[in-house]
Amino acid sequence: MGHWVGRSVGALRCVGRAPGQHAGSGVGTPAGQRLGSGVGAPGGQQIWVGIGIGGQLGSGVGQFAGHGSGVGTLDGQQKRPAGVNSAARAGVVKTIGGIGSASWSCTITGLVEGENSFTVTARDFVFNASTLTGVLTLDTLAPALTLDAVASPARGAAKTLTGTVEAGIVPQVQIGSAAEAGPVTVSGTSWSCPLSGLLPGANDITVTALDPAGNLSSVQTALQIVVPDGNFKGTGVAEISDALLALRIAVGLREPSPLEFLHGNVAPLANGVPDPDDKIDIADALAILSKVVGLLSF
Ligand SMILES: [Ca+2]
Ligand SMILES: [Ca+2]
Repeated sequence: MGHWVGRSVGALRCVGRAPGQHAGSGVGTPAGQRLGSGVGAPGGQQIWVGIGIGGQLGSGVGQFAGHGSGVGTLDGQQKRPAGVNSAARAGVVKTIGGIGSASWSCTITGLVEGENSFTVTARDFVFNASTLTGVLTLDTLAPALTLDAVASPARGAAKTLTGTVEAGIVPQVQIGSAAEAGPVTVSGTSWSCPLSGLLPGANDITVTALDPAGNLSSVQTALQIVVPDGNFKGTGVAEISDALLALRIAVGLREPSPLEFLHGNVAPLANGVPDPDDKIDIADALAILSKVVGLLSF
């Protein structure tokens, strides 16, 4: 059995090539044939259909490319000894005469989304028949793919992305920064991917899923990483006004935005490096003030 997978909405063309000459007479064995089976790779399938001596059918490597909608062609090449007439059938009967090798083809129309089974039958002049079956799978649907919401802005150089994907597909994760992603792990229809080396600023993330027919799905998100630097403004350097703002927040006179909270929540410090807790209080105001006057550096 051959199995083609294509994503085109148009003509599906399978080109076959016979494995070689088959000397002898009667019902021959398609010697040298590489029996076709299995599912082809994305972006063009590898299987061919050939007919050997005495109408024997074989299969092997061929081409399958899609373009158009729901129309397909099966082509093959037939090899047979002198005097043998054969008929190949794939949807319609075709009679091939002559000596030596010949080709056959058959256009298949009306392919539907999903699997389309077909049978090719060859008969020789004494009605010995051989049959080859195969499946043409038309897949025009992009695979299901989701990306769970990512908290942004956020602190830290490492995060883990999660989401769902169509079973059997491993999504790819790309980051538009120097950060690294992967490896992607999949369990059923759930996937996850660790991110490391996230740098302050925007980290644009794109997740893609490619099905065997070449249909692509993608989702994007942006992850803004903020370092606790005591600089509420996010630009320039920490100044005395930042220490005062931290103080106002500490005593409840001001509510920080999420971005301000990530910049201003610097304390406590561990070995001189911010190891923030869950609040901005006097310790944060003092740490920022110490940085401004040069007593701390972080
Ligand atoms: Ca699909
Ligand atoms: Ca704090």
